[in-house]
Amino acid sequence: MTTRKLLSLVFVREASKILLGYKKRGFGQGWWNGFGGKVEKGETIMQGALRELTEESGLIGDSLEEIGLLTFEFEGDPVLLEVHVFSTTKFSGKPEETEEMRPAWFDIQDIPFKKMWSDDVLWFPLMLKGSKFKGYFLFKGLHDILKYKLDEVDKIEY
Ligand code: 8OG
Repeated sequence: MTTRKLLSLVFVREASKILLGYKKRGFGQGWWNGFGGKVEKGETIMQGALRELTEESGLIGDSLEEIGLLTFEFEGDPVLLEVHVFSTTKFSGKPEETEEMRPAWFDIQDIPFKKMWSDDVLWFPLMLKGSKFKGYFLFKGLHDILKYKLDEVDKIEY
């Protein structure tokens, strides 16, 4: 039976820069990503997103906007990952290294796609131009995308 796991993923933006974190452990270790993780029982997806942002980057986010919904299936695994993607330009605090992530600002011309999940190069352009998007990716292992579907949408509905 297929089950779904809810996750958040938060991107902090400034004019032509984006804050990414180098994941030091766990799922996606060794890659750069936004900040996020599992939504816990009793919290909304938004609350989970804000909590993870603070836990992993030290920043307190404000006015997160939900910009994307990405579903990941891994061949042979009945658990679908449903990743809710958020973006904000409003935050307080200073990025700091945590047990899980080492944050750094990247120019949007200089995003390290070779050291990121392989689907990111497909949907980041939509995020960077300010579109909302919905995607589905079927992975074989952690690197290979067997098939995918990606659409720009007017609003995120589930
Ligand atoms: O709690 P944990 O660190 O395991 O959460 C995983 C994080 O990684 C969560 O923020 C969702 C995010 N994530 C995936 N798959 C992908 C992906 O293919 N691309 C990006 N950019 N993030 C992903 O789980």
